[in-house]
This record gives sequence, C-alpha cells and structure tokens, in this order.
Amino acid sequence: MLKEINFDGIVGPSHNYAGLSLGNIASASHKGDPSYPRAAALQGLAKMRGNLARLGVQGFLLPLPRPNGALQSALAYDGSEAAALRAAPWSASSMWTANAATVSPAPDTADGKCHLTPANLITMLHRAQEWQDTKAQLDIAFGDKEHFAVHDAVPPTFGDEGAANHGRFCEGHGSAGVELFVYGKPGGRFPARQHEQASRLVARLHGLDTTKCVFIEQNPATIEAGAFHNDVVSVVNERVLFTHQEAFTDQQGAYEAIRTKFPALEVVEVPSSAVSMAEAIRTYLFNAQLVTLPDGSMNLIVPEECRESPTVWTYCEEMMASNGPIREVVPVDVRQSMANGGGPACLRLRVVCDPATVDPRFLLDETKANQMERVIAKAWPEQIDPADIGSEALAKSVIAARLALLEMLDLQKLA
Ligand code: SUG
Repeated sequence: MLKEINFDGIVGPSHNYAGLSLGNIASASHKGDPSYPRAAALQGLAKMRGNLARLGVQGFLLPLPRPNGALQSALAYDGSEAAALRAAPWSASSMWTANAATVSPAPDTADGKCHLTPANLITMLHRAQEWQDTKAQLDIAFGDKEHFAVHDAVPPTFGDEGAANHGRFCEGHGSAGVELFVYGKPGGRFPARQHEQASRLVARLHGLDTTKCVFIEQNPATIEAGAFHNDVVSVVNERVLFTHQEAFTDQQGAYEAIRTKFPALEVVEVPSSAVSMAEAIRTYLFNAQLVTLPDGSMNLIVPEECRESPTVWTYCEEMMASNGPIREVVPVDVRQSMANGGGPACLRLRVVCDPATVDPRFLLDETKANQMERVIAKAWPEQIDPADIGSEALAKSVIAARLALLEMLDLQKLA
C-alpha cells in the first residue's frame, strides 16, 4: 500500500552558524552565533516523534561525513582560509532533506517505479558537497530496484535544489498526480537556485508525462525578499495549494495552469494584507508540513515562530475556525534549524511508496527514537563556537558522534 513517508534529516553533530547562504536571511543574521547541535538534533527528533504519532510512519536520513576531507583537499585547506571556506566542509546542511532529492512516486512515472534524483545544489559550495553522499544513502534506503530508481544528480550548470521547489497534486497519495516544478530566473540581488532546465531535465529523467507537469516561475520579488526556495512561500498536499498571494510571478496564471491539468485544485491563498511577505519569510508560515492524517483531515505543522507572531497566528486561528481543508495548525520547536533558514518542511523529504519496500533501517519507531535520543544526548557536542570550526578536537568528537549513530543503526557501511 502506497503511503507518504517523511524522511527527516537528523541534525548532524557539526551543526553551526557560518552564514554561508547568500540570500538566506536567517543564515546571514545568525552568522557567528554559537550553535547547539545536541539541542538541534533533539528538536528534530521531537518533531519526528510527533509526526510518527500523527501519521503512523516516519523515516530519516543520516548526517553526512563532516568535516569533509575531500572538500578540504580540493580547497587546498591549510588553515589560513577565510572563515567561509574553512566552514564549508563542516556544514551540517544535509539536515534539510527537502533539498536531498526530487521524488516522483510510482503512479506518476512511465516505468511504474518511484524515481529519485539527488539535487546537485551547485549554487552554494557548502551544499554542492552533499549529493554523492546523499545518493549513497538513497541507494541503500531505496535499494529495492523493483520499486525504485535512484539517479545521479543533473549536471552543472543546471542548478537543482530538489523537492523544495517541487510539489505534487493528487486525489490521494497513492493515485496518479500532477507534478509542479517551480523555478527562479537569475538576474536579481540573490541567486535563483532552481533553474528551469534542471526541473525539466528531472521530469524527463523520471519518465513523467509532461502533459501532467506544470512548470511555473517563482516571483523574483520573493527571492529578493529572502525566499531562496519556493517552499518558503507555498506548499502542496494532495488537492491543496497553501500559498502566499505573491508566491508566483503570475499568480492567477499559475492557478489556471495547475487547474487545467488538475481540476480538483483547492487554493488556500494567504493575502498580503493578512500576512506580509516579510512576515511570511520571518516566521516560515509556508515552510510547513501540510499532511493528511489517517482520518483524511489535514494538519499544518508550522514553526513555533508562527504562534509568536500576532499577525500570522491570527491568520492561523481564523483558518482553523473556517471551513477550509486545513483543520489544525500545529507549532513545533525547530529553532536551531530555523536560525539557519530551515523550517519543518526543509527538514523532510516526502517519498510516496510502500513502507515495506524501504530498507527498515531508515524507518523510525519508538524504540529506535529512544535509542537515537540516547546516542545524541551522549555524543553530540552541546555547543559549537565559531572559533571551534577547524579544530582537531572538534573534528574528532564530530566524527565519533556520527559513527556512534551509524553503529546503533547498523549502518556502518556509510562511515
Ligand atoms: O540551503 N541553510 C540552508 C537552508 C535550507 C532550507 N531548505 C529549504 N527551504 N527547503 C540553505 O540555505 C545555512 C548554513 C550556514 O549558513 O551555516 C544553510 O545552508
């Protein structure tokens, strides 16, 4: 039976604030702050536990090896570099698994397999180092070749940021869908990370019927305002598009393009008069997990920051009181991730598949969550100060922490 499974990225032991992402306001404004990797990973785990209870199934992907010796060599690392170059090989950015890959479930593809393409993430140095190691994990987690096809990333210079710019409209997760690809056009103050040609390439690679695909442009003004991925301004689940009024370059045209291919479309549009673009980006209202519960109703899992914003929370309360499809808004604390520009939706990759076809080592249950919690509480650094980045001692503890988790999960193969 096909189900939507959220694979959350476990926050790695080197989680830190290095201000590496141009155009990501949270990352820039927290640059140089001390970080709390243990608290960060426990916040992520608590979110997973909540969703496991709510949805009955939850997956995860593991932190990638850091510091990345191969990148350090490629950068001719000798300790004298500027802070950003020193920090890139240490980044725990793979926690944001919405950027791990683009996923097209079996009902949408020509060969009836679920296709996954790791995102090349070429726009940012610290993220461009992710995809090969991400693919190594996808190859194991989705190694059942009868049901999955895992591709290589699309080649440069087509920038691809994965599922963060992709959505899927369908009547139910197990039925055939219409896939939405949102791209940015370059030329603005900040990089447009998702290129149109990358999206089109992924669609072809996945064997999608292009008459069932929609390609639309993200409003460049939102990228200028700090929405470096489309999932900062809209989210899709089944027939519902939850979106800010200014998310797309041609908002009405976008709705029409989707409706032509998916007539059941239900738009929940948040007007700028209720929530300004700046407030949407500050609180990450749209970087939410819009999920269907087993009883068919929908919940929106938002960052705590939404509850603390009078305008955003007023909107949410009104939405809950209305007759709309989103019946409950559930705040979660992912502050450590938020400070680097990653909300609840950044932290998860959605894969529609039969859970029985996934390598069970990547699926969470209560026992495993308890074990993981113990490993994290014991081995993850409590605090990282920017000056620690690059130190031998920190490298040792970060490597040992990851290894302890791999051993606990019987995934030493990824060491
Ligand atoms: O790529 N932040 C990530 C946040 C990714 C959020 N993902 C989605 N919207 N789906 C990024 O900008 C900050 C790292 C630093 O500055 O240390 C960072 O990479």
